[in-house]
Amino acid sequence: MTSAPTPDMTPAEAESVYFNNYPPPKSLPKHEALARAFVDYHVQANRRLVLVTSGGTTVPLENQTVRFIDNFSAGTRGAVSAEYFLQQGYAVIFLHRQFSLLPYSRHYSHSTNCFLDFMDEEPVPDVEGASESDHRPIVVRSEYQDQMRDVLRKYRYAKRNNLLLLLPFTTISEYLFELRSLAQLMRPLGSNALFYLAAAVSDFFIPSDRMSEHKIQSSELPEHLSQGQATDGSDIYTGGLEAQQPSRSKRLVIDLDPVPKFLHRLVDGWAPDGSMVVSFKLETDPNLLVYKAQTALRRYAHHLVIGNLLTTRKWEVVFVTPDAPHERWIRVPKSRRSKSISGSEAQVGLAEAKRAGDSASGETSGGQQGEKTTSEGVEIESLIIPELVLLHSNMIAKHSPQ
Ligand code: 9Z3
Repeated sequence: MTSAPTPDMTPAEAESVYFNNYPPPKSLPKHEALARAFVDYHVQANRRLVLVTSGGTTVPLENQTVRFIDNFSAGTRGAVSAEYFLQQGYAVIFLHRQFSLLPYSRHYSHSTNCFLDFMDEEPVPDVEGASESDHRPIVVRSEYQDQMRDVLRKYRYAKRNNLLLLLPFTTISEYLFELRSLAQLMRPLGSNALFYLAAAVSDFFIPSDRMSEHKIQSSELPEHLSQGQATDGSDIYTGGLEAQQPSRSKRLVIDLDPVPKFLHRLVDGWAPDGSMVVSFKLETDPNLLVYKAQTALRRYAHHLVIGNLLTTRKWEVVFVTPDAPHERWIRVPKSRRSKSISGSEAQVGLAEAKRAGDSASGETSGGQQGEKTTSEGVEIESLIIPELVLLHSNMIAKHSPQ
């Protein structure tokens, strides 16, 4: 039996082929139980609930995985967005790549914001007789007190009120299993459910029947040890010794299949009737961004595609919708942009200009109410989320009985 969906299959057939060929993640039953209780709690409260997906998915090269393919996503978009959804009164299921950025703790985690840099030992009191002790309390440095208090209060509020459920995944297959289950469990929410798919999902994977069980070997093994070490046939991993190569090392050739597009199934099967589905489209070529976002919207018939370019994603995004105005840019005003090492400000406006055939309308949007100023500038999610909440409100109004 084939383990990879083929292009001629219907989305439903592709779904059963894919999910029948992978074991569900070990943590799925536990996550389902947590999610069921969480959804139930917020259905009772008639609260809106958003599923935020965040971070990159891995593509393992071996069943007993030593090596895998990954992508750049740190989970910033997802973690920051989750905070603004909570601020807007939503409950949040945060389906994230394990060890990527998390709402609230992202302010003090990873190497760029190491929590140790925010702390100090309490100074020795400036009084006579005071001596250096080995047990001085640890305190937050005075310059960070206000910001940390603010973050801590919001974090505590979310925890105390059971507003944030954190569920981790690592591989593409774990992500897909979790997404399917969560969407189905969210059905009782009806139009109060929102899907915000910011995770950077792999487009390619190795189907299970071509996956090596053990670590792929980089050199030839003697005959009696090579059984079962590599996949059958040389489809993915070819490594024939080439005559001119003096070393005994192999070349690794990886042959990946496309990951079936499950957005169809999410919109048309898994997600609750009346719910809102928002996907992201990431491109690097400004010429392609709007076209690709429009194509995705047409293909999956959902409600909103948020397009972003790798180099400008912290300063501008485009909302592509089925209804007018069809294409709307949201930008952080120039004077309030954080300076990102990885970004390229010169590219802001390019994707819009390429479509319009002239210069972009530029720095018009952004900077309205709801935004938040930090020493690093305005976070674009503070502009995205309120806009999205308005669109969601409109959808809910359309679905509620007159
Ligand atoms: C995005 O486009 C996100 O905004 C980013 C955020 C991944 C760029 P960071 O985590 O980056 O803040 O560093 N996510 C969606 C990318 C994606 O895989 N989309 C799929 C596609 O383009 C459709 S769901 O085909």
